Amino acid sequence: MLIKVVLLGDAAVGKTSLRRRWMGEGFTSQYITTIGADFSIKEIKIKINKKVITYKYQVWDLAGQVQFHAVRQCYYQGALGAIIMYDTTNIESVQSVPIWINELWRNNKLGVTPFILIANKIDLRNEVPQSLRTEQGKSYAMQLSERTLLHGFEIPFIETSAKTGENVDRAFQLLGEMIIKYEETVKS
Ligand code: G3D
Ligand code: MG
Repeated sequence: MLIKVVLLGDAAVGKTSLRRRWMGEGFTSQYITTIGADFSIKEIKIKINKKVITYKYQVWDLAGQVQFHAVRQCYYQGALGAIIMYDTTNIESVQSVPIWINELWRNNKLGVTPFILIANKIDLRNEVPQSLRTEQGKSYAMQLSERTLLHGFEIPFIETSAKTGENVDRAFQLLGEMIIKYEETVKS
């Protein structure tokens, strides 16, 4: 089974860096010129009911310069899940999170789409004193979950550094598990 996921969040929060970090050195990606999007595929093993199943994970990422409104239909088409990401050192990027949720749910023809919330660049916390703290991110995710619980899922919150690699694998794993659970329980 192929799992398509999309990366969302304001410019420069670290989407491309996160994807590259997760894919590792020498990963291949395909650039689709007409959409201005890149995607890369990696296998992922997910344990469900004590059985380990291998899935193909297809991670979509927009190239920086595209006019998003022109391509969003293609970008979202068939996405089973998303990563919505902010930069812990940038308050404005947090304020955009609800906009990205609306954007995802409105434009994906599959409708409500599960996602995880990622706070990236945690390696910069010591340097940037006004960075959002872990508790703030957690409570924000809980607050947003009031809306998604109606649709059968809570929003997992995870803090990453695409620079050091901290929690990057965990984030993709978590999203994969969430999608499979959602597909098997809520949708069926
Ligand atoms: P985007 O794809 O969301 O637009 P990018 O973001 O992945 O292009 O990252 C934007 C900038 O943030 C890049 O810096 C990148 O190196 C940096 N960055 C991404 N993730 C992290 C992180 O976890 N920690 C730190 N310290 N920096 C990060 P440049 O300078 O290349 O523009
Ligand atoms: Mg990018």
